[in-house]
Amino acid sequence: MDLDFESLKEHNNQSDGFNHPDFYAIDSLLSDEHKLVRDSVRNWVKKEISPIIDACCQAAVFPQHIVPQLGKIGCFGPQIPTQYGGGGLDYISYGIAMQELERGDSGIRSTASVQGSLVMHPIHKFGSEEQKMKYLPKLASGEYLGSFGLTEPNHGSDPGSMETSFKDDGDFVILNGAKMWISNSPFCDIAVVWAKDPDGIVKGLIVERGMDGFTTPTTHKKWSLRASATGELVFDNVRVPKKNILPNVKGLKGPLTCLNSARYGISWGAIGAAMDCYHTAVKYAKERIQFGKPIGAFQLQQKKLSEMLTEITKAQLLAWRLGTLMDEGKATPSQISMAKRNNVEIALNIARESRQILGGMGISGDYPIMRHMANLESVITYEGTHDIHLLILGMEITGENAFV
Ligand code: TGC
Ligand code: FAD
Repeated sequence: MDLDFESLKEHNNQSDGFNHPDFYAIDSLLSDEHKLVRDSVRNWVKKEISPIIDACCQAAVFPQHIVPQLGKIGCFGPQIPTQYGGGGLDYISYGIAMQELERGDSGIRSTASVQGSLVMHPIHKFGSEEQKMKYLPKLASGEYLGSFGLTEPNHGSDPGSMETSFKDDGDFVILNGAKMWISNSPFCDIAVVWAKDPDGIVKGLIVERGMDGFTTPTTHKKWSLRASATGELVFDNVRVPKKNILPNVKGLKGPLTCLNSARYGISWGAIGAAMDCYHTAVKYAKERIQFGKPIGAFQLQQKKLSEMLTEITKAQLLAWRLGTLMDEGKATPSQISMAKRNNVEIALNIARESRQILGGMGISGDYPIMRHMANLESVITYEGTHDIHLLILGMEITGENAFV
């Protein structure tokens, strides 16, 4: 289904009056560069996303035209060095950019998370110089869109048991298998695919659209992340040149290292969705009159709003501190798990509470809440489920592996 984005922008140009709560003055901890990143991404979301996103979600349409725009505003790999086309920014800037994108919609942030953390990051961290120069500038600009293939139909939380594998064939390898629930896949130009080599060791391969036997069917009937394109990666005897294998990593730590960066970005992104719901609920609670007074004047609604602001403030502090640890190179996977798990959970709870404050209007696409709520059901599942992050923390505390 095609949408007329220009007329949607013209028709829905009512001002998106979002402003962020900053109860503990975290802004005073941010640099001018951080604030510049925030303002430029926020303004882009207000102009390019807010007017079209409900229609995209109602119709389950990925607004592909935003891909080069996301490149242009520096949301693809902001943390990747400039010599490869990235922004050369710090992790706090990356987090802020993800927060502002997800304030617009989790699906839009997802597109950027995958591109930056799951495709550009492994090529930058584990790739050859030739691979970096060939792919990173095109990914940074949005000329190329990438996807990350780890999850399979039979292996989601347990990617170590993956079945996708490749055999040796001279200067090539022959790849067979399938990945499922892959963001960007239907539109991707390249895929960073994790597969087992003949010795059963996990390696990363860059598979390019157009390689014989490589197909990317779209996943339909989603009720969540409807503005993000999700699909499969299917490999039927795909001949991949050996020079497309990421030379500097082997084992599951390869893909899991990439997830640290994406999970970190989500710990900021979820706050964006939470803030959008909170901002909407506060405005509505002040304006909606029942029994002769604003519903915000009733204790029960003030309880909801106070608790929302408290949880947003706690989440902001967690994300900011994690960002400083990321920038010092000291953040641990379990610290990242804590922030991703906590911040997505509070965002989902805030979305559900805000939806109730709006009553029947909370169900309507005229407000963003139901869309955020549905999206966050994906966010709490992907990049490691709520349970898996609890178990990662549990293993850190007890030293005992409770996954198996
Ligand atoms: P385990 O034996 O614990 O570990 C195997 C090796 O990996 C190392 N490792 C990590 N390294 C870096 N970062 C991490 N977070 C790591 N976690 C583990 C570990 O040290 C070990 O290294 P070595 O040198 O000893 O070999 O592996 P396991 O099989 O027991 O699994 C551990 C578990 C369950 C935590 C892991 O499998 C896991 O995280 N499962 C969840 C899978 C997941 O998160 N999938 C996400 C797919 S991508 C996605 O959803 C994108 S959504 C799109 C968007 O973001 O918008
Ligand atoms: P399962 O692993 O089958 O889990 C089912 C339930 O069992 C969960 O509640 C889980 O917590 C629980 N469970 C599993 N193992 C344990 C255990 N040991 N102990 C206790 N409970 C357990 N993947 C990619 O590789 N690339 C992508 O781009 C990508 N994008 C996605 C986009 C969307 C919209 C969605 C929904 C998913 C995406 N995923 C992607 C896949 C995502 O990472 C997986 O869905 C997630 O890892 C969970 O795997 P699963 O869905 O197979 O659930």
